[in-house]
Amino acid sequence: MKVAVVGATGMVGEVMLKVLAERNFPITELLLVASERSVGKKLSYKGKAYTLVGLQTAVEAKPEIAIFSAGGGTSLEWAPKFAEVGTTVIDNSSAWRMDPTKKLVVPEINASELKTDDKIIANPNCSTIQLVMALNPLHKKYEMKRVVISTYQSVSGTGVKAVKQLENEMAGIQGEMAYPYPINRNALPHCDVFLENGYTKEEMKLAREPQKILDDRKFSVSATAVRIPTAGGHSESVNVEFQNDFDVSEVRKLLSETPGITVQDNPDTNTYPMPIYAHDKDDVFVGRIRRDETQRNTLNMWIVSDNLRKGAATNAVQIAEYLVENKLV
Ligand code: A2P
Ligand code: 11C
Repeated sequence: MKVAVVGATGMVGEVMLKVLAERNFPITELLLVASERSVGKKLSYKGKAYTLVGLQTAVEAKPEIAIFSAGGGTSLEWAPKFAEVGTTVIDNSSAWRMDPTKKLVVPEINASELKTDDKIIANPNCSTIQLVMALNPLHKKYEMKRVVISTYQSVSGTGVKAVKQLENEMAGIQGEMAYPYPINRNALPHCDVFLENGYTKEEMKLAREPQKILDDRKFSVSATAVRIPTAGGHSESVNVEFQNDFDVSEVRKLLSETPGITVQDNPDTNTYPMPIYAHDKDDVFVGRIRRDETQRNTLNMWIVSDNLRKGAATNAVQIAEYLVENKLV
């Protein structure tokens, strides 16, 4: 496969290259793409140095697959240009996710919807991916009515500038701010921009993307997204009301049998998921599984995953693998 990685120098791009190498993705030619600022600089992949190229050069090379993580604006402008020359684009930005003509894919859930003429495929938001990974098997069995979620999101979700802000604050250095307030020793109920309805864009991604991925508009999601001073992964406190009753041990069994999920749940041994241990892992970790004693058919759980891995790079590479394995590119 001739593959382009667009945004190769970014936080997700870097993990993308790591994941492609680890999983031995079948690459015959690799194009590493960044902004004009970086063109000509070198980046290494599997020990070999590659010169960064610009988007026009990459389009002209007509790669079979282009994995984009270079921001929504770049995707909106350039993904169609790649699609036009026959490239299948897997896009990690929010640009195409809610476009009814584009598929929003978590491979374990809905990759089977993909067809050869899907030339722009959207990768969901990081906090959505880990949520739906845990909800999907439960929804199939017990049918969800309503989900209430509060997130505890890593600064790496915002990007390099935010990671630097946290590091600077921890070291007592005055530097550039990615957030309107200090993040160290703080919690900001503010991920992405505020919208007219008083919710943030991140909260609305959590409300809308799961319905599209699970292909069901009958359940609703109410979200509060919070940024906290962690770097390794996003955590989520999730309350789910089902139509049908469940057995907690059956829920635990169902989740542990789901590919891509690891259950870490034993109060006797203080076993539960945490972002520092989820860091650099591909799985979604679920724990604190318990019945909500205040409401019928309702479950509480805690979901943690590395937002740059399953939340971004790994999910995108899994989509690419599915395309190759099923001869869709
Ligand atoms: P560059 O390093 O040249 O700025 P992050 O999300 O971590 O900030 O990374 C964004 C990624 O997207 C980087 O690789 C960045 O390249 C790339 N990028 C940003 N703007 C453009 C653009 N206009 N064209 C191509 N790549 C871009
Ligand atoms: C965050 N979820 O942690 C974001 C990062 O829509 O792909 C990814 C933004 C997106 O702030």
